[in-house]
Amino acid sequence: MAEEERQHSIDPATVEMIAKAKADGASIVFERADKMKPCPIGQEGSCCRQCSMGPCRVPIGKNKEETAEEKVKRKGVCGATAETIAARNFTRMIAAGSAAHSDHARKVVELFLLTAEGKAPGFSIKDEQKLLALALDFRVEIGERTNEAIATNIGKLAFKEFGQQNGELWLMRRAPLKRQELWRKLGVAPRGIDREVVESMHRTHMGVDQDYHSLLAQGMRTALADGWGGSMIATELQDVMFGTPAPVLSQINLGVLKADEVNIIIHGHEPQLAEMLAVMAQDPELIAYAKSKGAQGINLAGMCCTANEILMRHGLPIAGNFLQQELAIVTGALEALVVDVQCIMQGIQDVAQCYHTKIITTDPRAHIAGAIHIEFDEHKAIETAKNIIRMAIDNFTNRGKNIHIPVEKTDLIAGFSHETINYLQGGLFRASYHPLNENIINGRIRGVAGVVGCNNARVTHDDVHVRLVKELIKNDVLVLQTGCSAMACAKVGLMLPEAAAEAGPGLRSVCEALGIPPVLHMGSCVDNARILIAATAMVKDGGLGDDLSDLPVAGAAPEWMSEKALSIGQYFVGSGVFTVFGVNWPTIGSKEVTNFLFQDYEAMYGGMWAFEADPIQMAKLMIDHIDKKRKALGIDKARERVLFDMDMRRSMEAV
Ligand code: BF8
Ligand code: SF4
Repeated sequence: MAEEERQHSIDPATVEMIAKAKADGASIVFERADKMKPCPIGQEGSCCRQCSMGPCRVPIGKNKEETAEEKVKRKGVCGATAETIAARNFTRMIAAGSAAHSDHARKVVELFLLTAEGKAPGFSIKDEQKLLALALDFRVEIGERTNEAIATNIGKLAFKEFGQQNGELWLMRRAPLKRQELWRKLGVAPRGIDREVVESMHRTHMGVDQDYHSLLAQGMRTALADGWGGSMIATELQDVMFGTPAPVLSQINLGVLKADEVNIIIHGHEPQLAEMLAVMAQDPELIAYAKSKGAQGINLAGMCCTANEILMRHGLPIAGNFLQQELAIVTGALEALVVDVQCIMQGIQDVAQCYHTKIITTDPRAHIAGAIHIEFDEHKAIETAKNIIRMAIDNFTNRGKNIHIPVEKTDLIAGFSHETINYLQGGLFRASYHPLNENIINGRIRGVAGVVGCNNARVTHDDVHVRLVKELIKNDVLVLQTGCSAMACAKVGLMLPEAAAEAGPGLRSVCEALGIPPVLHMGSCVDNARILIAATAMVKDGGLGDDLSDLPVAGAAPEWMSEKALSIGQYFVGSGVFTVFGVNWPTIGSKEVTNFLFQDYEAMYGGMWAFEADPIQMAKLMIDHIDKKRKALGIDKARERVLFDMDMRRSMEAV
């Protein structure tokens, strides 16, 4: 199929807005992706630009079977091999991803401390239970002390995790003991978050670490510092400050924008400002101000992971995922696109020039040339939020005539934190993972899959996520989701209890008994830490082995694009989970490195990487792995029995 004819998205709202953008002469990501082919050398990890004797290109070329002689010739000017170059690139990507999640966490800790000290008006400790649970994890004394005093201690200890030079991260001790021992044995137990990121940058500098084994070990240590460090700290402290998510009904897609209201979208990753905007959008004074400008009210929606954060805790609607950010502007009905950090395309500024939308950057670390910058100051959060909303209201009267909001919006249920899943299975006093484990052992649920990650303009938007997840649930695999992947599936209705009808008979019966969808929304990308906690709870409940790698689980990021996704994948693999990525694979340039990640890792970590672009094949790989684990646990027989029962029941019905 010619590039310009390819299907850009399976989502009708997206398709409609792509056409509008074209008619309006706005340049958007889909069009740019069609015009710019990815560099094949960079894509396979074979380009090194670590020094100015290069960039050096050592592509494997079209003929992937090379002779030893040819392989020897594939070297950079300094003699760096294709293996070193691929492993260096991979490790650097992990370091960037780990840094992004962890710098997010650092900001959260800062606000957490200010809140505990009463220096952040408008913020408070919302979840006392979670605070006390964290106090136990961090071994902070509880006694008769106030929540604020306990929070101050926790905040200071969390801060230390970043700058710690030796020892181990506190939260990695939440992992099963066997896993912790393995990390120690392999020398990948993270010492301090910043140290691991810095060391990765050092070791990948020209002329330092030049053995892919040790480079990738450092990559692993850096990724684990994300999953069991930065991301986990962000999730946990956000829960304490903003509330631990519980099931909540909301809506998703561009149709959540309203023709007669002031539309504001908050886009990015950090929920601090978004939390305050959510409160201030209800402010009667501001609503009256909006009405004075001819609007019926203020409509706040989210995009990307900031959206997931405020959806999970407040049920605020989501306007769309990563590839829809420019399209929200194209509706012509968006007064302000307020952004914080990560996954914000610079293209939004250009698109905004064709419409009336104001792009407002709010974080000192993320400016966009030409955008308005209103810096979020934690000490004056209420004021900042009010200023932004006022600016959006003032912009309402600048709307042009060229407005079209797609009708598509889908209901979804979100809010499945680890705590919620625990509670749903046994109530407040008998909360446990026992029913889940039981249903896995008896075979009603075949296994659990985490399907997460981005959109990528190189593949049909949302398509790979949706086809993969549908295939998994059809095969009785319960799916846990975060990030843009969750949004893709929510848009097609998979996050409603009714979607159980699309699940296999076993999973369907469990979902119907509990009243839950077969696909559970667990939050933003830092909330992948919730999946680690849930998996650990499954191990601790018993019956499914004594390490995460024993569980019949698998992970996937079918449309990944960001470096954060690689860091997440690597920490899942290091935690013992088989993880498949779609789109393309960034170490293809070195067969040895790729084999090491795809095969040797299994013996080392019990989890390994795989690459597969086709969603049905991807599902097959995951299900095969799940079945392999079931067999090793000796529970494959139970599953056969259940299937036999189903067959019998069907044949009975046929009579
Ligand atoms: O952190 S899934 S496109 S929005 S990187 Fe970005 Fe990818 Fe979306 Fe969230 Ni995660
Ligand atoms: Fe080339 Fe070596 Fe410099 Fe990389 S570090 S650009 S391979 S000379």
